[in-house]
Amino acid sequence: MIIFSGGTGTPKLLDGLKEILPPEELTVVVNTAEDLWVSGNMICPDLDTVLYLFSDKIDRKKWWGIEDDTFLTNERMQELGITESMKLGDCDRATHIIRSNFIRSGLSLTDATLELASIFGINSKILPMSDDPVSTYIKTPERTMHFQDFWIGKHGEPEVLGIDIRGVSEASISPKVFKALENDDDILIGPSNPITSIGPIISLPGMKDILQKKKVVAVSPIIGDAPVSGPAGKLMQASGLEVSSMGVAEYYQDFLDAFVFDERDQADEFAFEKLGCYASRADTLMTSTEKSKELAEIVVGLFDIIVCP
Ligand code: GDP
Ligand code: FO1
Repeated sequence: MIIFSGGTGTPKLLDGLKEILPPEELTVVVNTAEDLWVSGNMICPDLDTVLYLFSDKIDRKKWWGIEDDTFLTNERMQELGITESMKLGDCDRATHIIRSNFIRSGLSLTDATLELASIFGINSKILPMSDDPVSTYIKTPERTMHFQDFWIGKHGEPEVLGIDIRGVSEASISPKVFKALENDDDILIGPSNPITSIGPIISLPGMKDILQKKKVVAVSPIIGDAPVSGPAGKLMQASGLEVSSMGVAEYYQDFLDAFVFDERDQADEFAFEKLGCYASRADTLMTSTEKSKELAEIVVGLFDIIVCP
């Protein structure tokens, strides 16, 4: 199975999937459009969360960074008058240094990530969506800013006038992602932000054509009229989508074969099936590994019900 992932909702589902499927059967294609360089090192928040999830290091309270990390370097820099745009933990920073050294020595982001996964003892395949630079910018009344400036620097507060995924139309699906897609028909779009996490992956040239020939199951990141966490609501609204599971399903409808929406939603299965996909109601709120596992079992079962187009 190939899973398209951002850095919070889908990793929670991966937490369950890795309990029920052998690690070598999981290939995770990860968003890189929130990546940026901080203090000389390349930070890949979504890749890191997936790496930390599989190596059992993730801070499960925040769903980013390493559990029980310290922030001595970041604090010392602050004392010296340097405020980093992201608060980097000391152990987390080691990951960024290792990755950046690989990249400085000429490795692609894909190969640097595979090296890191090997160092962490991970047997699932974790692949950046592309080796080309793609960066999400948010247009606000004050100025257009990098996604991380909007989310961390401005606490996601400014009005959003538009979203620009810079570089995506010139970027290529990485060769290893392309090969994985040739060899596997089961694609899971996890409950990640449709605009800033899944949006960049499905906007890579050629990706939607590939998805139309695959079994695609998606899980909604929206419960009722709001995301479980993060800025998805604001960004969906700014993209002209209804902030609901229906808005998510409509966004994916060109290639969607099955959709999992939350049992708390008002809409019923028939409303989603009008879009031409199979729909399944479930408890999608993942507050523990056990709950993630229950949802993962439902998702895996759907691949047996739907047929490859
Ligand atoms: P990001 O890279 O940190 O933005 O992470 P993602 O895009 O992977 O995840 C953010 C999305 O995950 C948000 O839209 C949330 O609504 C969704 N999310 C987080 N936790 C859960 C959960 O337990 N259940 C569901 N259904 N969605 C979740
Ligand atoms: N999120 C924050 O809200 N504040 C931070 O200082 C912060 C630092 C950080 C460092 C490394 C990393 O991998 C992630 C980090 N995040 C931080 C999370 C990150 O901004 C995001 O939640 C995602 O990029 C949104 O998808």
